[in-house]
Amino acid sequence: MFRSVARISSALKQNKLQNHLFQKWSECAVVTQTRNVSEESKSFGLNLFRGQAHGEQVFPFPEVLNEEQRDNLQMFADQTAKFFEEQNDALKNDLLETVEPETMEGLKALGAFGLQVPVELDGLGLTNTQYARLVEIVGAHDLGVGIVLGAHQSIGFKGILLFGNDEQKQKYLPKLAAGENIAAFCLTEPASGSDAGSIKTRAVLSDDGKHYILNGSKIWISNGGLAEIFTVFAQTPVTDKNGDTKDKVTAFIVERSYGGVTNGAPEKKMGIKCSNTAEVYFEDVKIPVENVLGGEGGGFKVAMNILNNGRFGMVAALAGTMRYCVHKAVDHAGSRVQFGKSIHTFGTIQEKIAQMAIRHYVAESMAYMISANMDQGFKDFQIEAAIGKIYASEGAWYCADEAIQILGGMGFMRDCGIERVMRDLRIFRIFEGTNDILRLFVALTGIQYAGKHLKDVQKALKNPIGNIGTVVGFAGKMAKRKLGASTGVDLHNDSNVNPELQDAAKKASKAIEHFGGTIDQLLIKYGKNIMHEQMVLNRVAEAAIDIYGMVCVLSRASRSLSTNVASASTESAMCQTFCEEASVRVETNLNIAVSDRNMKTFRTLSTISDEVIKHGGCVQEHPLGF
Ligand code: MYA
Repeated sequence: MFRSVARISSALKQNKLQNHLFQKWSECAVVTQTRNVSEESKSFGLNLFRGQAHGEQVFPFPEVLNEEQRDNLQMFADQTAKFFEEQNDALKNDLLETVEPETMEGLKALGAFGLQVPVELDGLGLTNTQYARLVEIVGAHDLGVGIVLGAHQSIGFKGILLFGNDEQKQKYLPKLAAGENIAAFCLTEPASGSDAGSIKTRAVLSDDGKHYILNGSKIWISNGGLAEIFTVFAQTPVTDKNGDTKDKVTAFIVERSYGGVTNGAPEKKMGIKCSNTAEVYFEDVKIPVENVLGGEGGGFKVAMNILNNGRFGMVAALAGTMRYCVHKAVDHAGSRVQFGKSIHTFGTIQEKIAQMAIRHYVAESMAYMISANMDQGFKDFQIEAAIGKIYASEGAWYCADEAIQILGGMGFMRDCGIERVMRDLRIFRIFEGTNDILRLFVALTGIQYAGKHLKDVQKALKNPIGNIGTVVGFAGKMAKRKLGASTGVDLHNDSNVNPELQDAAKKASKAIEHFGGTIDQLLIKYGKNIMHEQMVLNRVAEAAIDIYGMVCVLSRASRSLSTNVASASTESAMCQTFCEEASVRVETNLNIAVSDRNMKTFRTLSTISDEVIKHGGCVQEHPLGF
């Protein structure tokens, strides 16, 4: 073992290998410098890309509510559940394609429009964890209403909460919290969806320097037809210190009352029908200069941070939806008799119910891990929030689909309720960052972080004697990876992991090491070109999602075992099963990511796609020849 370490260490000092690595790592460092992460982060998700298991964020499972917060939350949660059970009618909202005025008034009375607005500005002042619990209840009952509330506060006025100055907060937040004014987030445009930086809406400073004049249009704006206050992103000419002027995105608070703000008719949608979605047009809108949010030219970061900050709400809401789907499936499976037996006794149904319950357990654990991390003040949670959004939106889709399958024909009927849930759910894999874009975001942000680390090694290699610790440490890691030995990730020895979960933790440790080794390999193999290998990046993201899921449930199930809660043994079983299955998926995905054979398949897939595109559809003749 030590000889291998020495061999690799000396190989690293040889010019050829060194130059190759220098070049590759420099390329990676350059390409990834544009993504915004701390130099040394405490994020579990980011450090995973360095093959490290940073436990600070994830172990033990965080408990962030004090007694008073817990009691208040219990009260709000009971009131919210009662409201949704007794006063809100999700099927009626869906049919009418609107939330009726009395329901809106009831939500306002609950304080549901200002959940996180500070108490002194007339909101409920909830923490992220408290907010998560309430939106989970909303998500279990009516995703359409959830979007009305979420588009308002999760993204509509979140910019004012995060980036607003005191005057802006005092001016806008009280009325927004009361639901007297509704807010909307205006980013997407006809030619600018995932590529948020390419928006065309423009604002230019008036001659007297007192206003910006805003022109442009936005599409698919949730609450677009209801809102009085808009967070609008527009290009503005910004002159840098060298005197060069370039368009950069700036965020503005825009009031409908300024004039020149109009909207289109409500869109006809597949789901979340009761929420209002509309085009919004801005024509020579005069925005006072005081209404810039987060500084001129700082709008892209404002947008990204609002989205990063809002995603955990979606994870929690969808965990609520999954819980609902599990209950619907269980209700039916427990009472339906076929072939002389209750259908829940059949293996086919058991497997479905168990898989639904496991996915829900994972998503719920992610939701409360992320919200707690945000409450604890961790700055980097963007990878985890993106992972949570992907996992929960796909997990909820799976649960709704399997619940309908278990219910059979009954599930297909409108009155059953899940048909609406399934339609409502479809958009969650698309908006707030499509899952496809978020997978690339997870992979590239993580790879950038790993690239920074390799840059330190690169620096050390320029003076290996003076930096012998860094060089030998890195060389040792590479050697161990080559030999298939552990590089020291030992979740299974962490005192926070319950002994009953040792095997599952070993699988997670192995997956983390495999992951770190794969990232190094990819960096060396592709350099900056890794950013163009989306099929590879998707496998990397998939593995990251599974590993984060494993760690979240290991942490949570360990807490449940150590506190001996009634569900501990089922939680332990769900955790172990998830870790078992996820570790197999991780291995498969990581092997695919580096395999030349699979690269050939990826290239063939690109060629097939090119052909299909060239033909404007399917290439082959119909089997009947006409
Ligand atoms: S709203 C519309 C949603 N739209 C999107 O999500 C757009 C998706 N696109 C993007 O996110 C970006 O364009 C991507 C980057 C990621 C593709 N955090 O060169 P870059 C920094 C922090 O990589 P691009 C909706 O759907 C980066 O470091 N910083 O950028 C309604 C760099 O900084 P610097 C970030 O390649 C939903 C700079 O930006 C991030 O152009 C309704 C440029 O980076 C980041 N994430 O694109 C939902 N990304 O220059 C309702 C980049 O300093 C809510 N950067 O190095 C429902 C709530 C649930 C229910 C609640 C019930 C109550």
